[in-house]
Amino acid sequence: MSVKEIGAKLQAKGLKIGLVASRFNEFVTKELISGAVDCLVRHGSNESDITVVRIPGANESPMAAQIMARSGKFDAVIALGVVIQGATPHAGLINGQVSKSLAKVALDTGVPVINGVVPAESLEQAIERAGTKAGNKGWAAAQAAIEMANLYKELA
Ligand code: INI
Repeated sequence: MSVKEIGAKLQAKGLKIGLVASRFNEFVTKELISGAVDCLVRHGSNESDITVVRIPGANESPMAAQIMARSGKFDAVIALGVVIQGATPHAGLINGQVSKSLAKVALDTGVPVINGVVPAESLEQAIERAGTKAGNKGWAAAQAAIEMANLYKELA
């Protein structure tokens, strides 16, 4: 085949990465932050190229992500948080607005914004996605950020 395929490297050296991490459900979110930093460093990042911005809850992540993406200081921004379903529909509303708004920030700014917010039905399900049975969503989000940051450079 002679098709031209463009694919990006999984090399994080020199990439400036911003993490927007919620304080809500800190017990789980801190594991997502560790997973994301571990992934970035294993792929060649220097810790000095990683900035973690703390916010109250996932609802605020698009706001912080927008300022970071607009600043020109980051090759990718990753939103990390955990939204656990409670007795009210609050969690569903947060998840819906967060994923749409993060995608909008990415499209409006031209900077990849990766959604690493875990939507969970229970604390147990959240823990499963934060470094136990179902992997670590922070790690996976960081891997996507590396690939997208490099892809944007390839396509520029
Ligand atoms: N924020 C979260 O990050 N996770 C949650 O599970 C959550 N719940 O369930 O309420 C949550 N709420 C706070 C919200 O993100 C905002 O910080 C708050 O509403 C102020 O705007």
